[in-house]
Formats: sequence, structure tokens, C-alpha cells
Amino acid sequence: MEKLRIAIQKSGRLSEKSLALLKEAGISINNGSRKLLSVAQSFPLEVIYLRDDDIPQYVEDGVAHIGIVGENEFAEKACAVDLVERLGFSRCRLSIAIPKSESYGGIEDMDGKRIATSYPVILEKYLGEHGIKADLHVLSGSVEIAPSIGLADAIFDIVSSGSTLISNGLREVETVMHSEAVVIANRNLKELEQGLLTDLLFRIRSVMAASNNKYILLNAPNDRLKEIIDVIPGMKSPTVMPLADEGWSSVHSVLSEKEFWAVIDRLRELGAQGILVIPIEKMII
Ligand code: PRT
Ligand code: ZN
Repeated sequence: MEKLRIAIQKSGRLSEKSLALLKEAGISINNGSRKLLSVAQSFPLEVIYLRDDDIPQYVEDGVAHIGIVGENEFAEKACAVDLVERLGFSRCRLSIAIPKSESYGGIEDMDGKRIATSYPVILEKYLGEHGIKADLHVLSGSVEIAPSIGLADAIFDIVSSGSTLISNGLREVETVMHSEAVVIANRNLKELEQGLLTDLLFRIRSVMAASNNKYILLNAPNDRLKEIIDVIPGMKSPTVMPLADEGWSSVHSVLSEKEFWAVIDRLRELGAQGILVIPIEKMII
């Protein structure tokens, strides 16, 4: 039977989370990442383990039908593949940083400067858009030490917590792009492969929607019921049931993580009691 082939990072920051996402989508993979290729149970999927740098090209070539990579690799490799889903994990940003003692007046200050980076394509594009010409030094790792050894005036690299910059005496002055893990796909999938991708994305979206939402139950005094319902619209509209205790109703609904605390505070002000918030396992949307 035909299978969808997905490329996943062999070992690194994306590997575990990529496999965990497949697992939550009901697809368990047999042997971790030791083999080059493994076959999933319960879904026609094959996993090929690669370095993240190689994934966009393998997907463009059709060696893998789809892949999970950082958006930064997708942008840097500029391969002819489609970004089909953002996954929300491994978030980071790509920024220009300079020695902390230096002043910074704006991107114009980078004109004629030497910038060390592993992401020349993304940087060149950004500088070009701002009419800046800099001298790029392409390094494959340890970019952050370039200024202190006199190799560059600035760096352009991935920043997450910012502690790598701080411990190398650098400060972030310009954020060029934000990145998260994404699913990329080959542009010439056959009908069957496209169908499998649609099924897989449906599962992935249900997992993500569930982790972004909570199930909420509360008791509402009937005289404030309308106002309480207005605060929590839910997926369609909330379920309302009378309580044995007269004058009170039980309200059930779904709340997004983002609006969570603001809504809870408002509900308490409106007299809601016994508020229970429960994680959702899967959410079919
Ligand atoms: O071996 P392979 O080529 O497959 O792996 P890799 O070493 O190229 O990549 P890996 O595993 O380090 O990262 C994979 C992807 O994770 C990246 O392409 C990003 O999309 C994403 N990601 C998220 C990060 C970070 N956060 C991150 N903090 N990638 C790298 N870093 C490094 C960064 O290079 C810098 O040295 O962490 C340092 C900065 O971190 P802070 O927290 O000190 O700011
Ligand atoms: Zn890499």
C-alpha cells in the first residue's frame, strides 16, 4: 500500500517534538531515530530521519513528500516547496546582534560592516530591502564568538532566551524574522499522497486546537446568565443546564488559552462559582 513519507530531524531541537506530535495524532513510530527509515503503525506513513538543513531539498526533490523543519531553514533554503501548516513549537527569532558596548542608530549602521551568520540568504534579502550592503561571513556554527575574535562587527543568528548573546557580550538590535516549526510539502503530490496529507493535517490540527483550548464548567446565578454566556461564546454556543439548586444553572463551554485569564476574571466578577477548567484531549474542528 502506498505511504506518505515524512522527513523529520534526526537529532536536535525539532526531533522529539516532531515525533511527539505524530504520537498525539495517533501515529506511533517504531524505532526512535536510529534507523534512516521507519514505518508507522496505524497510519500509512514512513519516517525518514535527516539533518534539518537537508529537509527542504529532499522535499523539493520528492524523496520525502513532506517534512517538519524550522521556518528559518525553509526561508534560508528557498526551495520550491509549500508551507502547509505552522506547528507552534521550537519558536525562536533571527536577529542581528552587536557588541554591547557599541551604539546602534538603526539598520543603516550595518552598511559596510562585516556580519557573521549561518543564514546569508535571509539576511541578504533583509539588508537588500533596506538598501544596505554588508560583508557577510558565512559560518556553520559558533557564530556568536565571531565579534570577540575580530572576525566580524556583528552577527545574525537564532535567538531564543537571549542568554547566548548575553554570555558573549552581545546585544540584540534588530529582529529580522520569527520562526516556528512548520510542515512543508512537495508541490507535485499525487492524488493519493495529497489525500493522506489532508488526513494527517486534520489530525495535527485537532491536536493543536485541543492544546490551545480548555473545557470550562461553572455554576451561574440565573439573573446573570446572559452576561456570563456573552463572556464565553464557546464553539457554537455554551450548554446550559438547570441545577437542582433553584436559581442556578450549570454552563459548559470551550475557552481558548489566549483569552483564558481575562475571561476567568470577568466570570468571577459576574458571580460565577465552582469554575472547573479541564484539558481537552482532541478537538475535532
Ligand atoms: O544537526 P542538524 O543540522 O539537524 O541540527 P542543527 O544543529 O542545525 O539544528 P538545531 O537542532 O540546533 O535546531 C533546529 C531548529 O530549532 C532551528 O533551525 C530553529 O528553527 C529551532 N530553534 C529554536 C533553535 C533555537 N530555538 C535555538 N535556541 N535553533 C537553535 N538555537 C540555538 C542558536 O543557534 C543559538 O546558538 O540556541 C542559541 C540561542 O539560544 P538562547 O536561548 O541562548 O537565545
Ligand atoms: Zn542544521
